[in-house]
Amino acid sequence: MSTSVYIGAKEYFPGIGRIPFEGRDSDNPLAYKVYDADKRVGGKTMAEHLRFAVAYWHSFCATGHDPFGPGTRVYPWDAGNTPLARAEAKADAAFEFITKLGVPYYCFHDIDLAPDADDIAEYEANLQHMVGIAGERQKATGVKLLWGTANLFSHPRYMNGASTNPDFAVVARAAVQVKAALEATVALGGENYVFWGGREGYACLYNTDMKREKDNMARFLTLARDHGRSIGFKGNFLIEPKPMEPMNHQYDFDSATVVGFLREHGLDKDFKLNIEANHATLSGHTFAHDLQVASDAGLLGSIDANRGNPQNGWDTDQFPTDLYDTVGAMLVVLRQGGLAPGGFNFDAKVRRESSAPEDLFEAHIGGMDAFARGLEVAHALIESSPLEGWRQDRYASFSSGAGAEFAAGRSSLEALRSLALAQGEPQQRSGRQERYENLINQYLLR
Ligand code: XLS
Ligand code: NI
Ligand code: NI
Repeated sequence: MSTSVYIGAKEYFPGIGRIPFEGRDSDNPLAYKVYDADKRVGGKTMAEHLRFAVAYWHSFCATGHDPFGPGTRVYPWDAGNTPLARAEAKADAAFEFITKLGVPYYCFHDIDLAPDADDIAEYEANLQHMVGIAGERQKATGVKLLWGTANLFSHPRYMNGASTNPDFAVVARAAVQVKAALEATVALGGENYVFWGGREGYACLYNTDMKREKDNMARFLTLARDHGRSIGFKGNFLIEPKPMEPMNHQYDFDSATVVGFLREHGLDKDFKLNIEANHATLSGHTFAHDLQVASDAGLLGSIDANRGNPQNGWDTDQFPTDLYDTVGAMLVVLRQGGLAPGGFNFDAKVRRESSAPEDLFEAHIGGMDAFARGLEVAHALIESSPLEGWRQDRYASFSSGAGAEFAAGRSSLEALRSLALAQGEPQQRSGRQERYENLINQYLLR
């Protein structure tokens, strides 16, 4: 992307320029310590490995409200006289921020980018207008769209779900937004299209026909797939699992649930998974676990990079800073050969108490450095540490002889019994967890 700093009609982050890479000895809060876009790690640059994206909704729309009070941040781009004027100013602020940060991608919901409207023609016109603006800004800055999506959970009409709503009228209304958001994504060259379940789930099983709702969801996704392909969308459709919140039970609970659902409905050729760290932890897994499940199914498509708070049982969407998390994630990503056309979208927000404009920069810088370090460490672990060898050796007994026959499906219970009889009691083999954990620390400290 271009190195000049894009500034629209007005500068929204004055005093902050292009964020430089200064290396590990720098104490400048507004500089990268590890993320060096052009640095090569293995065969690719850091930028090519990580494909970072800024989330429009957390960074430029939400001002920090919580159930106990309103937002704490005042956005200078939120001052225009009309909803469209405010949306245009927001786009200017967004592209200035993303360019100054040096991030290659962004992601949006339809109504983050353009004003919502109950009137369908007005909603569609608003979105088309803002697609025109965003397209111009993309051209001017080189910033690209990682994925688009439709917000099918905020408007009260979706309180009982969108594609899983018991009322067909709401399902049809949801199609308006998905059609428009898909078309916007295609017009802006979006590389993926996301479905996060939103309110696709239920609160009370007594009033819910779960099978019917899930079948309807599959039909709706199939129609979206068909429309997307018919208008030239070549990228991945992505499902983003989450176990709960806002509904008690979300249908897209976790990776394993979504893999099964996609296969059951013949959607696994077009759809992959977008795994969010905080959603994985809410479902009782680690981030790495849900990544691995998706990857093993050949369906890991993209990542929403954030973290939860271990004390809280909800989606806190904090910026990722935990190096164990990023090493664990990058091990999965590198072993599958990368994420493209997916990427790492910072579905994360600064804390309500973080009210200064530079907090948004520092939050992204920290997240990018954490993943860049995770990338370096995971790469070194795979390429030059004993890790892969140790793990392979653990399973060596399946690589030759009767073990290999078994793994290839050429064995029988009877044959296994005879083997067991001949070999005697199996020797104890240590799992050596501590040795592996120490190795991770050793490489992290290098
Ligand atoms: C909410 C989700 C949402 C999706 C996009 O928990 O993470 O932000 O990423 O709709
Ligand atoms: Ni989330
Ligand atoms: Ni998300």
